[in-house]
Amino acid sequence: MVVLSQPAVLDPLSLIKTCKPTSVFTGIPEIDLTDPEAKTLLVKACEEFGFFKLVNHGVPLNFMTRLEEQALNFFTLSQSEKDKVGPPDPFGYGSKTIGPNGDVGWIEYLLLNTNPQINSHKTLAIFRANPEIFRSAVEDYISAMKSVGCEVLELIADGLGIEPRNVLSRLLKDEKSDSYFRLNHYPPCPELQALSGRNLVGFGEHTDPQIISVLRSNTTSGLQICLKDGSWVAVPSDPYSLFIIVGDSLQVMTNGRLRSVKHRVLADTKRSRISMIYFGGPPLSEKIAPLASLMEEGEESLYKEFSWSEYKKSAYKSRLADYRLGLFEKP
Ligand code: GA4
Repeated sequence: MVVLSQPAVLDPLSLIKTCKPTSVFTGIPEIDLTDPEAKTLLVKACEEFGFFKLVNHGVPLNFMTRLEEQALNFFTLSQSEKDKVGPPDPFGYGSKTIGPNGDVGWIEYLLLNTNPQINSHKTLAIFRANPEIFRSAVEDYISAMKSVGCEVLELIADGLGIEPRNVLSRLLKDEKSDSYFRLNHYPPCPELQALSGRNLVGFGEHTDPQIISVLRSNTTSGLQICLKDGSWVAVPSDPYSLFIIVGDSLQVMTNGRLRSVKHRVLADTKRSRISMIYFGGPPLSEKIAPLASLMEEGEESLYKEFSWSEYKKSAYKSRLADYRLGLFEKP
């Protein structure tokens, strides 16, 4: 008989990647939603970074902290309570695993579809086990983020000089819009000797497949974005502001003019990070293609034709860090 000297159990810590924290970047574009120049500045930021910080967005701090408190209450429940609403399929509670293809991170999360009918079973279970105030905080928050997302998309249409100004926002407003919402908790990561000056990766590098994402975090930093030159920079946290992330679909709809930004999150060694993200997506049947009103004469699409449902199917077959748009680019 063969006797194994080591139990055949993989330590999850050994699978999670580590990363050296990078210097804080002071060059993140900051856009005031009430600035008359916002439409121009916003397009410029999306072309250059695919990312910006939105201030004066009109969502009061206590509205955001109300959900943050509820999220913390949920993440403080016992592991067995939380596991009752997992594993994510893709909706529900997940811990350390991200997506169905072996990605892992120092994170636990709740992932929901914003259309309650789609994930009603899991969602109901999540909220049944928690006070009613959690459900209403999530619903109110999603609806506020959807409004902000739509306002930003309308300004983007204005800034690009395309009409009607709801060409993009109508996709999020559609009752069949396939939008997601995610509450992430990155617990403090252990200071393992072997990590010497490195942090555990909470959420590995990726781009968001949707049109636009609206992110808010507590005061713990950790988010990093990849600049055009390939360097990674740390985004200083700001719990009062919202951060806007251009997704793959918006890159395609603008024929590459706006870029979907690669980003990742490092866990902090001392403090918990809580982030909440609304991912604005189109209806499943929507064709994702460059907007006709944006194309110059003779300009050709850089991408093959595909629907959001096809793109999502392909995304869920990929690993987090894969370049998902590659499969849809014209040769
Ligand atoms: C990245 C953006 C969103 O968080 C998300 C993620 C999704 C998941 O966690 O279920 C994915 C990831 C995200 C892209 C590739 C696939 C799908 C995990 C994964 C490996 C909810 C989304 O829409 O795409």
